[in-house]
Amino acid sequence: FAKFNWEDPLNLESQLTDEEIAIRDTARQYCQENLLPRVLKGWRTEEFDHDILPEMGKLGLLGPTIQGYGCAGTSNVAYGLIAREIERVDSGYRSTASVQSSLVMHPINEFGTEAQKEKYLPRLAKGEIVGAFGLTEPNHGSDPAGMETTAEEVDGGFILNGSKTWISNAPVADVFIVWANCKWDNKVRGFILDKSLKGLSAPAIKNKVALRVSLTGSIFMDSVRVSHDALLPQTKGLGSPFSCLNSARYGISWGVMGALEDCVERTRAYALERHQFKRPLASFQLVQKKLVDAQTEIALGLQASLQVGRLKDAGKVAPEMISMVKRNNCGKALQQARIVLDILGGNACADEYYVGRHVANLQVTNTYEGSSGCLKSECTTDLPPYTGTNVRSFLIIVIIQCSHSIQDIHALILGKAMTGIQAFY
Ligand code: TGC
Ligand code: FAD
Repeated sequence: FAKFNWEDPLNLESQLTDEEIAIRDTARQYCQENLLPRVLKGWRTEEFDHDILPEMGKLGLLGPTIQGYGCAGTSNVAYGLIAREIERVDSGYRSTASVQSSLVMHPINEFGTEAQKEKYLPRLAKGEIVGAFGLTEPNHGSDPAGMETTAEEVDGGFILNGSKTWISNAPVADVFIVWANCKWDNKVRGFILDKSLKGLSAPAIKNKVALRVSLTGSIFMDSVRVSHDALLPQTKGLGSPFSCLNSARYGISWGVMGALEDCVERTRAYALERHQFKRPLASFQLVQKKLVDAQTEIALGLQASLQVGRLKDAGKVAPEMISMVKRNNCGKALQQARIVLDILGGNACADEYYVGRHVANLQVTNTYEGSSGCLKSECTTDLPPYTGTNVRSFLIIVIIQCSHSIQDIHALILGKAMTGIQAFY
């Protein structure tokens, strides 16, 4: 028999190329040595660290799958491995990076003119400028088809009106990919807007109870006038923003497994060190079961993401496959992180034990990019009373939400694929 390695139970390592391992190791070293020491301060102050994207850019971690324009041209599996390493530290840092790569660089590369690519991609790849992606609106989140933002063609260009909300990176973005309903043919198209445009503002949404190291904001467009070269000419219809979501959702499926790996590593170490009843916590069967359940979900979730990544690289991926791994891995990560959090006892409350922060973040990863409820009713155990608006209380909301949630956009996408009946409306 081969020797069992609990840290890599199904030998993922043997399925990666040498290049993917090298990229993963570079990302891991950077994240552990440079991001981890900053995460607590970022979480407590909710301040954006402007050095991080340029640092990632220097290592080729931004828009890595794009060929040319200063990008690394890696496999989709390598992209997933990068997301996993960043989110091992914090989902917010992964959000910042995946919006830049999948939701800003990807649409410019996929739908832009050569001039737009030359103008924006090299600077985005270096992290010199920050990007944001505006699809969600105050009245249209799960249902972007109803968007109210409009673009009207006028002499010399377009005028955009409308608002977007809950937009990652918006308050610090230099460039916005904004989706609008075009008045002349009622089709959704993408526009590249620079932050200096008159009538455009992007205030922050402050005091979040999760994803605090990633800035989030609104985008307000009050008769924003742009020339024709702001239009992403190959965009036509909702399929265009959804194709960007495919890339981001795929990355999130890897990322959340990294966050759960960190939860397991930390709670395992704690359980070995902490003694009760004259024995280490790790010697109790119930504690071992929690760790084993979580590690099993990580091993299975990573295999699923790897398979989807390989199919993506081979041009054989279907969006429903991405919905499946996004839904499964986000749901399992939240559920299992919540369970291993219990191992910390009272210390679960303290942000310097890190796991509570991951649990709060993982609630959001289940919400954005197609919302999804937690997968099992077991999450309802040991409900403490709601006590206020601190992070512990937020975790309680998460737990309650886990038990009652029937909402699940990705379940409906897969349900439609299985039955042929769409159940959204
Ligand atoms: P539906 O009629 O199903 O589709 C409209 C058109 O789009 C095409 N399409 C896709 N194309 C490519 N990839 C996909 N995944 C696609 N899904 C659909 C479809 O074929 C159709 O094309 P055509 O040519 O026939 O017109 O659309 P619907 O209005 O019924 O909506 C369906 C639903 C609910 C699945 C969809 O609207 C949805 O996914 N809603 C969730 C919204 C969402 O995920 N928003 C995310 C916002 S961005 C974000 O959260 C970033 S957070 C990032 C971070 O910080 O990390
Ligand atoms: P709603 O659509 O109002 O849904 C509320 C609940 O109802 C959910 O549980 C949902 O599952 C359920 N529901 C809705 N429709 C159905 C149905 N047909 N059947 C069953 N249940 C249903 N958006 C961007 O465009 N760009 C970004 O960069 C971005 N970043 C974000 C960052 C953060 C921190 C957060 C919190 C959100 C971000 N979002 C972003 C927005 C995110 O994509 C939306 O919050 C998400 O799509 C859900 O939309 P909503 O909040 O309007 O919820």
